[in-house]
Amino acid sequence: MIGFVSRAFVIGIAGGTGSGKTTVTEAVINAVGPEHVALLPMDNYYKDNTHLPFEERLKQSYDHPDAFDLELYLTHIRQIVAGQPVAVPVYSFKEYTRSSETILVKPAPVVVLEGIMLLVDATLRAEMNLKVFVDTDADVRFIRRLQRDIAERGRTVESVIAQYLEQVRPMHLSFVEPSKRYADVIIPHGGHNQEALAMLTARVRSLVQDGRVGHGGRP
Ligand code: UZR
Ligand code: MG
Repeated sequence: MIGFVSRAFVIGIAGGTGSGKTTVTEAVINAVGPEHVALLPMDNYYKDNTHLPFEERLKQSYDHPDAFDLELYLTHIRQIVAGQPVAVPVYSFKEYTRSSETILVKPAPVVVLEGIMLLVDATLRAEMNLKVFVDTDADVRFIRRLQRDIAERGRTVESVIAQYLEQVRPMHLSFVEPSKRYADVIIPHGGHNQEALAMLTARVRSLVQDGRVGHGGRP
């Protein structure tokens, strides 16, 4: 093991809006301990639309792969895997744009990526050691989305319904659903599937406890 430093283990957690991606992510973080996880949510990497007036920002499509700053996301993933801290952008769903602050995320043996479009791009997929897709029925996802966007993202019932029918649903069918084929593991029924969560968290915990992953950069 002279000079050998083990590489971080990169997990991608994808799935439609309201599928329970964040719940699965939190289960992984709790299982191994937050100090062992670096979290880079893809939601933080929506493009910066600060140069556009608010009315224009509302009209943009946010359910297309082009809505993301993929270049910055890839740079940050590679940086954190190489053992360097990254300044993760903060996105405001109320303002529909990036805010001026950033969050400093330190390298860790487990890197978790989370997002609806995570498995769509081949370059992004190539960065992951384990690809998970959280698969939840559309009616359940819509109900969750409605509740969350009203409670946390400053939306009205009418605006959530209109956005869902006009953008979220068609783009889910075009991009998110077909990307499921690239997953190593599919978790049905979302974040409340205790058996699937137990299997996933046991796997990640054993990698960390056995010292098979590290954060000193690529070997
Ligand atoms: P999750 N989204 C917005 O509604 N506004 C933005 O400024 C940026 C993103 C939505 C995006 C997608 N929607 O469905 C959802 N559209 O955020 C993804 N249209 O977030 O996976 O947390 O549901
Ligand atoms: Mg979420």
